[in-house]
Amino acid sequence: MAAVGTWAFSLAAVERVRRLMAAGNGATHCVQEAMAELENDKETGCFVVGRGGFPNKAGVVQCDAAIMEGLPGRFGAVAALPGVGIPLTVARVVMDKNTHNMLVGEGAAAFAKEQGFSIEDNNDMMSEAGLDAYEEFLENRKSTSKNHDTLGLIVLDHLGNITVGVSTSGAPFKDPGRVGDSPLPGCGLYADNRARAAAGATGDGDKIMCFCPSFHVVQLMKQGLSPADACQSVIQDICHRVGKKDIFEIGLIALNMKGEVGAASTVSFPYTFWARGMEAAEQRQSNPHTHID
Ligand code: SD4
Repeated sequence: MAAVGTWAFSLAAVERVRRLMAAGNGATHCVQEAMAELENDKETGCFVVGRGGFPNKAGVVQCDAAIMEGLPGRFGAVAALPGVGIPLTVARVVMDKNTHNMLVGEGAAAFAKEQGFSIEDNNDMMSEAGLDAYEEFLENRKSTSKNHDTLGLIVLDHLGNITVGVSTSGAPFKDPGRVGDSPLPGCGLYADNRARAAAGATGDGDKIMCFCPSFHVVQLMKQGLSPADACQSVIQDICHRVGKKDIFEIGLIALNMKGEVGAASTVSFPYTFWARGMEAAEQRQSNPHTHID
């Protein structure tokens, strides 16, 4: 049993997973519950995910979220979804109940409504801090925020099932309808029970989606690399391909069936971790990859 999450604000989610695990819950349920709590809290972190996330250029909070189980074919996603404070839960319902795997925009909202989610007014999705940041954006026409806005969570349960979830309000002040890497399989997330591995990504989604890094990490783990070596190798490969001056922000997390964790990044990247035997979840740090040839 183990869990790993992106950025420092995931500590509460990983800690919640620890408690849900102790009560006998499986990986997917843990991912959904723990993420919903953070997503739905306007004040968690600053402009993070779901409710209280960054709005787009038109002032509307539109969220991307996805979930993938390690079992073949078990994936669900929503993108550019307005009005729902817990988009990851909608993605889970897409996985469980819809014949399609990804729904976007108004179609995703219509499906969520049909499934009993209330579609809320945009004012209820915005936090005070998000509104201030948006007003500042309107004045300067550029984002000055340094906050991060993707929650990625990988959970391994007592039965050896591994599930990864990702949720984000996306790039701050993005174009309406923009979709990032987070809900795209292989880019923002990937899980494979047979490879005994799962991975998740965060950072500049417009760049990340060109490299399928989560899929790449899992393939390397399938070939025998540790989570840490697999993440490092993928970051190294990306840095090598794009060259020093075009390096972009990316952080990767990975977990294997032994409960071993790994992370690598091009920026200073805090992540959080818990595994059976540890009393509480703890924060760890990935330092930026610097060796670029
Ligand atoms: C996106 N990858 O939509 C997300 C944003 C992110 O920390 O991860 N920010 O591009």
